[in-house]
Amino acid sequence: MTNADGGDKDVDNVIRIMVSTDNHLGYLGNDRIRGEDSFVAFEEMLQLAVSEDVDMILLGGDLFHHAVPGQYALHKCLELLRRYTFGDKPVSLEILSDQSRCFHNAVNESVNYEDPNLNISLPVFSIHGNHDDPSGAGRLSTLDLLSTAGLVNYFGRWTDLTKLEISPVLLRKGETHLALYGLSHITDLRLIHLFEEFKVTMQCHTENSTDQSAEDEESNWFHLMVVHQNRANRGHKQYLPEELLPAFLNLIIWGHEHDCRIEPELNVKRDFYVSQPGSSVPTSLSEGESIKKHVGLLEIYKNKFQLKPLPLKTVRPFIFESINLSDMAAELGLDEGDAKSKVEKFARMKIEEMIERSKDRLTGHPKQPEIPLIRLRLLYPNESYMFNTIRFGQEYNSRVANPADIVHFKKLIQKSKAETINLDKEAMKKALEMENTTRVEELVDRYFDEAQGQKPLKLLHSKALAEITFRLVERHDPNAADNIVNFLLGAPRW
Ligand SMILES: [Mn+2]
Repeated sequence: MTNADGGDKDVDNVIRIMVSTDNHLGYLGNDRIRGEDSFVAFEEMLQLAVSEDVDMILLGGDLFHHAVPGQYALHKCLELLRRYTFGDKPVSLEILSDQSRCFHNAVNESVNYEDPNLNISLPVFSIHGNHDDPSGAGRLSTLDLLSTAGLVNYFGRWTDLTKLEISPVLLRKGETHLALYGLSHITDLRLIHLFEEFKVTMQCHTENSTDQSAEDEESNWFHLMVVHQNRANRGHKQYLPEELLPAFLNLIIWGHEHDCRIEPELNVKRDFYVSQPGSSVPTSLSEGESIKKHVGLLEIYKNKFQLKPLPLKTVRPFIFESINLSDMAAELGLDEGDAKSKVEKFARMKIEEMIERSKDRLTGHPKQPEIPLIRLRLLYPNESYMFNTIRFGQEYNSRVANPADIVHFKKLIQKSKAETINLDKEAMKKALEMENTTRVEELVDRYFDEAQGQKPLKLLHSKALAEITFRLVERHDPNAADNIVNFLLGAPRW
């Protein structure tokens, strides 16, 4: 187990969760080739959950691609959930909290497996994402329909946009206590403002038996959160910085980002882990979406966890490659004659090679579609290199799943060549020779004193760099760079 020795865990005490996100059911539902892809991958996840005999499934939002899904997508989802999550097997998760506020549009105001009129063997818990967020009359998400039907435990739904009070779903299995926090998608800008105004409160649940010490109590609860926000920095206030989330959390399952980064990553500032499972179906032909798709088997024992990535074997092979045609100009002779035809010929050769490579992604699973997704991105410096990509794609109608957009031309933005600055060995030697240079920040400072004039720094003054070095090395301050840069920019610190 991560940060654990494994210990004496046993089946009755370990909470096992199948983790998946961004299933985008109904994505390209009308596409003759790709129409079934989202359902096939979702069904594989459900089958894995059953075969791994997990206690619950946790979804990170965007179960549906459209806020109002078509009949087919909705029917397919209902059918799959009925088939895999109903049954006689008892659910071993005991619910400890008063759930009347936690579950949205649940007829019995609690988890579906406590509803005496339903026979649930595998509970599904889900927040909503930005694709299946509430809309229309009554502000309903499709998850509300699933919740009312008793198929999904829809939680983490905010109802008041002026403040967020996130209280956990409390679950227990033997010795393991799980506090499950959900935050359904909310625009990043609004969320950041709520954080800045201290209007986000997350109840840290440590309550246990009163005769234990505070330390024991804390270690008895595992704090798991699921969010659906931008994680990558997409501009100021256009993403949720991980460190805005409270340090008492142990693990965050991050939805919304489609690239698979499922291996838990430690956030050193907060001392929690973040796992980003990624989507189960690619919805854009980007490089990140070509990373192999996974779901996760999360096991929690007391305050320890381990997360085992399980590769999805039914996902359509997808090969992405990006080529800068400027780099190929000499080799392909693009500066003379018919550049367009030469580029087209090169692209044809490349596509063949990529189709060949896609075969490495075949898993042998009977439901995996074999016709691959292929995306060749060509960066071009001028229009004379471009050919008609629609006509080009028609040649691959039966061999590639996305014939209309195999080749994507992208204009190369000419940047002034970055100057390569090498270490000034002479200046470094002089700096090292100086007496009393015992501190690393002095070394930085003196090096730039010696080298100044020839190679001044362009982004930061050398004094600032020296200060950052000092704080990092001497003070072990992991925020040093952020703080100094923010100070220099005059930006608010939040
Ligand atoms: Mn999504």
